[in-house]
Amino acid sequence: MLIKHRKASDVLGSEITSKSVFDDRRRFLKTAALAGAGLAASTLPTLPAYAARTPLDGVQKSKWSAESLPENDPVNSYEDITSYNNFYEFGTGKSDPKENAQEFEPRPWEIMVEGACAKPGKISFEDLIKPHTLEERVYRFRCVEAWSMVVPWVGVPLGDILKRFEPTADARYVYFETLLDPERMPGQRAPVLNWPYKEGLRMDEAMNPLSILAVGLYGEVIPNQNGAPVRLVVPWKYGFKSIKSIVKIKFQKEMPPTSWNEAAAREYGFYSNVNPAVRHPRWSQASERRIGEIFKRKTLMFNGYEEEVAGLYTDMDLRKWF
Ligand SMILES: Nc1nc2c(c(=O)[nH]1)N[C@H]1C(S)=C(S)[C@@H](COP(=O)(O)O)O[C@H]1N2
Ligand SMILES: [Mo]
Repeated sequence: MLIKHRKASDVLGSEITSKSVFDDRRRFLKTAALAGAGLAASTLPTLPAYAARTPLDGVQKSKWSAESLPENDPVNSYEDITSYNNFYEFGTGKSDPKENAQEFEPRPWEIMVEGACAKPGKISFEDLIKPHTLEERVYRFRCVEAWSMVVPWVGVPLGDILKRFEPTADARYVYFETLLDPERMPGQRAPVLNWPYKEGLRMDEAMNPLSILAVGLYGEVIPNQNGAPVRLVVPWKYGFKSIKSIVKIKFQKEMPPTSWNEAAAREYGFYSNVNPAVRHPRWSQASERRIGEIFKRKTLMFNGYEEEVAGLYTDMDLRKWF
């Protein structure tokens, strides 16, 4: 049976998730079976339990819950999502973050919010999960390295959080920064990137309903290797835009610097929208390998979120603004 992709305009009544979508064993087992077929991500040695798996309360289903995805987009397993990571603060190998982030203590945690806004201030992790309804957002996630996953995030719309600080007319962009602490993030002891990790969005991209601050996955507190305690998720852009372990948000007039653009400007632009028609200088972006699958699949424009976000870029040459 084909589940139709729901349009953004079809509003689903919010229902409290009793446990979570992930009891959908049928989908899960299908992925697991394929994963057993000898793929790198799934043959990594299994490490001992690395974090308390704390459930998050009151997570609501949203119109982006698993049911909104077509059946050929099964949710990746917890194991895949938490053992195949990019988080250079904990090493550059895909299995490094799981191994090296176990000791990281992501609480207490605060995000400073500053710049072009009437009410600068801060957000604590507790603020973030209390006065807001946590939503389940099952998104396709596409790394610039041409692999992808489907991840059941738990988060809050970024725009709702940003509005509290009353951004002014000068707030044309939003800048994000990861914690800088080489003691706690051993990867920062090597000059792999210009630390701290930096990212940015245009204000309208940040306010788009798809953009979330994620605090969990699979209905539980987000594991360290996935960006604890709070990370951005912008599903129509390449994975590196989704900055992890955020400590600073700044509204500003100028386009912010970003770590990957600073590292290789020819390869990583500010926008970094998923676009099968625009190659990375060293490889094609036309297809991707879904972790847990054998055959490549075609990459979709804006990672399949064209209906929701194409309007943000109507007057732009996306070859120039890659
Ligand atoms: N601070 C920080 N954020 C980061 C990264 C990083 O190295 N450091 N890697 C990015 C990249 S390249 C990807 S693909 C995603 C990976 O997220 P995941 O490990 O949860 O799949 O995180 C992004 N956010
Ligand atoms: Mo990535």
